[in-house]
Amino acid sequence: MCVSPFPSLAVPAFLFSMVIFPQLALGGITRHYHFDIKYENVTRLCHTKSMVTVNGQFPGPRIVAREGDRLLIKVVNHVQNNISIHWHGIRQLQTGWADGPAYVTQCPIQTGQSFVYNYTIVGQRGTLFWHAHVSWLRSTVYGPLIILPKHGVPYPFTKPYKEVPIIFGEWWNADPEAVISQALQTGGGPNVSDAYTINGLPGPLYNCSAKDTFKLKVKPGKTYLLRLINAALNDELFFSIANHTLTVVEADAVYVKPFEINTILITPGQTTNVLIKTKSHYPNATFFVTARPYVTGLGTFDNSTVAGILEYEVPTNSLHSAASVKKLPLFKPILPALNDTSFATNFTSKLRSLASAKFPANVPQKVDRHFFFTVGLGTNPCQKNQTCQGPNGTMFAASVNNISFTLPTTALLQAHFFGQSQGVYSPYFPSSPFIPFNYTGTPLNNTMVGDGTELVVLPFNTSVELVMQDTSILGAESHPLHLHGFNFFVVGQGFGNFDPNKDPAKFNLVDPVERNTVGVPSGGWVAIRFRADNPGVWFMHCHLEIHTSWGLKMAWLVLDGKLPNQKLLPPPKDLPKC
Ligand SMILES: *[C@@H]1O[C@H](CO)[C@@H](O)[C@H](O)[C@H]1NC(C)=O
Ligand SMILES: *[C@@H]1O[C@H](CO)[C@@H](O)[C@H](O)[C@H]1NC(C)=O
Ligand SMILES: *[C@@H]1O[C@H](CO)[C@@H](O)[C@H](O)[C@H]1NC(C)=O
Ligand SMILES: *[C@@H]1O[C@H](CO)[C@@H](O)[C@H](O)[C@H]1NC(C)=O
Ligand SMILES: *[C@@H]1O[C@H](CO)[C@@H](O)[C@H](O)[C@H]1NC(C)=O
Ligand SMILES: *[C@@H]1O[C@H](CO)[C@@H](O)[C@H](O)[C@H]1NC(C)=O
Ligand SMILES: *[C@@H]1O[C@H](CO)[C@@H](O)[C@H](O)[C@H]1NC(C)=O
Ligand SMILES: *[C@@H]1O[C@H](CO)[C@@H](O)[C@H](O)[C@H]1NC(C)=O
Ligand SMILES: *[C@@H]1O[C@H](CO)[C@@H](O)[C@H](O)[C@H]1NC(C)=O
Ligand SMILES: *[C@@H]1O[C@H](CO)[C@@H](O)[C@H](O)[C@H]1NC(C)=O
Ligand SMILES: *[C@@H]1O[C@H](CO)[C@@H](O)[C@H](O)[C@H]1NC(C)=O
Ligand SMILES: *[C@@H]1O[C@H](CO)[C@@H](O)[C@H](O)[C@H]1NC(C)=O
Ligand SMILES: [Cu+2]
Repeated sequence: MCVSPFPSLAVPAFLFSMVIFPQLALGGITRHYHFDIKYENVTRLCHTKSMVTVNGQFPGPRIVAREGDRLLIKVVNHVQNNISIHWHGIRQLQTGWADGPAYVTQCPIQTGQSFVYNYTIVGQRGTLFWHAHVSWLRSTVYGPLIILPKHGVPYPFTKPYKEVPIIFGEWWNADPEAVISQALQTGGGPNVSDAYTINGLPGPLYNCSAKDTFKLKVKPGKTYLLRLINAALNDELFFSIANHTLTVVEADAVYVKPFEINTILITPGQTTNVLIKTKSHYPNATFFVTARPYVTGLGTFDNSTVAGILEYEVPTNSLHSAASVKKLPLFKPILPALNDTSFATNFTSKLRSLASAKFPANVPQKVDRHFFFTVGLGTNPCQKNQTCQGPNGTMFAASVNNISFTLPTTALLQAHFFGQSQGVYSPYFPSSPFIPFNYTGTPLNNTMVGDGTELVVLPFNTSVELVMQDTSILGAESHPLHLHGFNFFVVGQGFGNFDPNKDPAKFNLVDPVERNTVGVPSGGWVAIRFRADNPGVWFMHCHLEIHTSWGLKMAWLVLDGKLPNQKLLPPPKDLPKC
């Protein structure tokens, strides 16, 4: 029997033309990919720049696999920058060496070196992505990572006619490495991006960009699965399609109870699958597919809009010609205001786990360890005998429990595994702030952060509850926190200060959404639970890259369990050295 390998992914052929699809009929096989990290000249908005890419492609190649497969991805570095690749949302059970964040689970792959990422996809299926995890290289080094269900296992929703990955990015005319390097030197905010992109294309609302427009070509009366990925560096995005309702079916590669909505919110680091049902008849119209930011902070930001076009294929033997498509009326969606926090709250409250027999929500009901972390911005003193460009002449910083995390010069996981943690990290990351204050009240006078490399150490299988509290120091702001190595359940959220006496009573321990990246609400808190059943060192950080650069990051060290399958495997032989 000839099994249709994969509902074809309707992406413009030129975008991913280098990808050779492996056999997708089976699950539990080994799939090989080769990533050459190399320069490529890319032109957008009439600016040509030489940028770091995978295989010369922008966005990078799509990885498509099935649940149960092993992936072997050989990454060869041909550029001057150090590189490492993170497989965002992959649990990496026992294979923490393949997780990718530089100086956390591995030393970077240096110029001329290579490393084979080797891991199995266990118990996961859905849309994820991969991206560089060193400095700001992920601005150009990213691509979809699509995990199909095991062969013969259907989706728990209408089988789509086609599947389309839609990956959002951010484009700078300048070199993003120069942008972050300048910001860290001056202490000020970074220059904002010049455009947002859909599958690498800014679209017609920017100067000199109409030819670089993403087109979603559809047939009437069909269901399409859009695999949305936010790979932008610093901006949460609202996304909508004119005159087409979105049915949300999955978040961060976990199925959710389906619900209909016109606009979704997607933070950097999040993925969302939505179904659209096309109109039953050729509509004689085209429709904008747009995204623009949701912003809560005080700083400047890129407030522009990326647009693609949803086009109905001209029916054959009709009066319409391809030329007349251009003259059709174009409908535009209305996106929420840039600061519409009530929309954001309303949207996130709709996300619920399926919590079915096939897809249960295994929410930890009993908690072994409680943690309370503040997240937010702060300052460091100006290093030079000068005025810096951060608040009041200081340098911008960011912290968790007032500790601005400093990356070591070797990898944390290696230091742990070989018992060489001394001088590399401290195991005493505080479980709550040293000095409690009114986190969302009048901002503190003292905005200075402390610096350090501190980890939380957890015995294997610890059940963890973590409340993350935004602070109003330098302005309340939504922070999308991403945890490596785990999915967590979002059991509660609210505004103001978390109340440990009253708020837990309202937690949803039945069908909370399960994901790997969650927005800590601006001026509020979010509570998550997870089971520390994955040995290794797991990074947790804001997925707004500038906040990570400023120190809004920390790491969890999960110790080995007693059984053989509860232990971190030894490092691969080709693991890069510092
Ligand atoms: C990019 O363009 C420059 C200037 O035209 C050229 O020297 C260089 O070889 C190009 N690089 C690549 C990878 O094509
Ligand atoms: C990948 O990892 C598995 C399990 O540790 C190992 O058996 C296999 O040899 C590795 N493959 C390569 C190419 O390193
Ligand atoms: C699209 O939506 C607008 C606003 O609701 C409506 O006026 C218009 O008729 C719709 N067009 C089509 C083709 O559905
Ligand atoms: C589209 O245009 C064709 C021919 O102009 C017409 O027959 C058809 O009814 C129109 N369809 C709609 C939905 O307006
Ligand atoms: C975006 O920001 C620019 C510069 O601050 C401003 O002039 C413009 O009105 C803003 N546009 C929108 C849509 O808010
Ligand atoms: C959102 O922005 C609008 C216009 O810039 C402003 O009037 C409004 O007060 C802002 N709302 C919030 C909640 O900050
Ligand atoms: C929440 O969203 C629903 C539709 O998705 C809408 O009907 C309702 O008015 C919204 N509520 C608020 C408070 O915005
Ligand atoms: C820099 O330091 C020198 C010597 O310590 C001092 O004389 C000078 O005034 C300082 N400059 C500024 C701008 O503070
Ligand atoms: C600005 O910084 C100076 C020197 O660090 C400090 O004395 C002053 O209180 C600060 N002012 C504000 C408004 O933070
Ligand atoms: C915190 O500050 C806010 C705003 O000033 C105030 O409304 C609230 O009562 C304060 N909370 C506590 C616990 O002091
Ligand atoms: C903030 O600083 C000012 C001046 O240094 C001082 O008068 C005030 O008491 C301080 N406020 C707090 C909350 O510490
Ligand atoms: C690359 O990484 C090595 C090892 O950590 C480091 O010594 C070197 O300075 C880095 N090079 C660059 C260009 O960042
Ligand atoms: Cu942040």
